[in-house]
Amino acid sequence: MPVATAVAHPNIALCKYWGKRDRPLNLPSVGSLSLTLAPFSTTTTVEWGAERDELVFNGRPASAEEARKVFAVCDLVDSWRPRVRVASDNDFPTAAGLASSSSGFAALVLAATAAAGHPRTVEQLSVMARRGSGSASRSIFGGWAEWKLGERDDGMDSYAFEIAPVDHWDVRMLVAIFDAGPKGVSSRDGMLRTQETSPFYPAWVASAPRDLAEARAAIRDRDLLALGRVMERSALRMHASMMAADPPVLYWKSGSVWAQECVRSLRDQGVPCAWTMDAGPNVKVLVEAAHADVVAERLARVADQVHILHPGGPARLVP
Ligand code: 2P0
Repeated sequence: MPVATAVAHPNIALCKYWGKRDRPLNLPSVGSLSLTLAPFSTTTTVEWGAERDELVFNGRPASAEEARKVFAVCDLVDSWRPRVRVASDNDFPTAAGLASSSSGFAALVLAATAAAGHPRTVEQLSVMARRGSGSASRSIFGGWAEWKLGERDDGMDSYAFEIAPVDHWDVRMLVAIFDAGPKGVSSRDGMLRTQETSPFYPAWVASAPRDLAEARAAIRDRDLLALGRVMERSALRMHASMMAADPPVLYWKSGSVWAQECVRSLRDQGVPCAWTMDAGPNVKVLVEAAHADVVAERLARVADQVHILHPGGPARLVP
């Protein structure tokens, strides 16, 4: 029976994706830009040919909703596919705003296409991963990646590409954890509610192209303060749009604000660093490697746990 295993790293967006212009195809309303991060990873094994479709997620049978999304992506690999068995394990907390779906669907499409004997280009893999979860389009790539908005109705031009390789800039992303449990509102539901009810949503969409242009330039120039201004602006505008939804989508906790204050105070003391937040209360802080320990030590005073991540490579097959 053909079997393949793939490993992928999650990514954290520096310019955020929030909102869809096409729900079935999972096409975004804005372009986004991210950093792929190791050592956190998802390892996924696909057996192409099994008695029944089966998804084992972190050693346990998956929920019906998780299984529906995973097998829908397997259908994209081959609409006449056999039954498949998928086993996927994360070595980090799932569904806590740490982008586990990004590494999950990137590893899935790579393992499934290999097990099926249907290898694809990285652009095709990114399109397929996007159908599973938007942010997964970016985890096909290592280092710094941008997910293109695209123009086509069929979405075939909305995929990610590498804008700078993994060794372009020796940075660290510190993840300050305040709550490792699953979130109350899924990203998918939160996005939908924001785009349907938030009066700030059109302004969020309109602000994204400038953020992307400035972030690309800051990454090219390895300018952390310039990138930090864009990162924090993008995160704040995304969260402002969701806080203005009805009912509001509010992921922040008191610790989220403490961590932001900690970053601002370090910056005032001359340590270049900048924060971002996703669909959860945890705060991620970008810093050059030389300053990582001092920032981690300060964050550890306010957070339950602090993880130090570094730029990670692309999704890859493993023996
Ligand atoms: C991002 N997030 O750019 C943004 C920022 C969370 C906040 O992509 O509906 O799991 O599966 O496409 O990719 C999380 O949402 O959503 C996300 P779907 P996804 O990383």
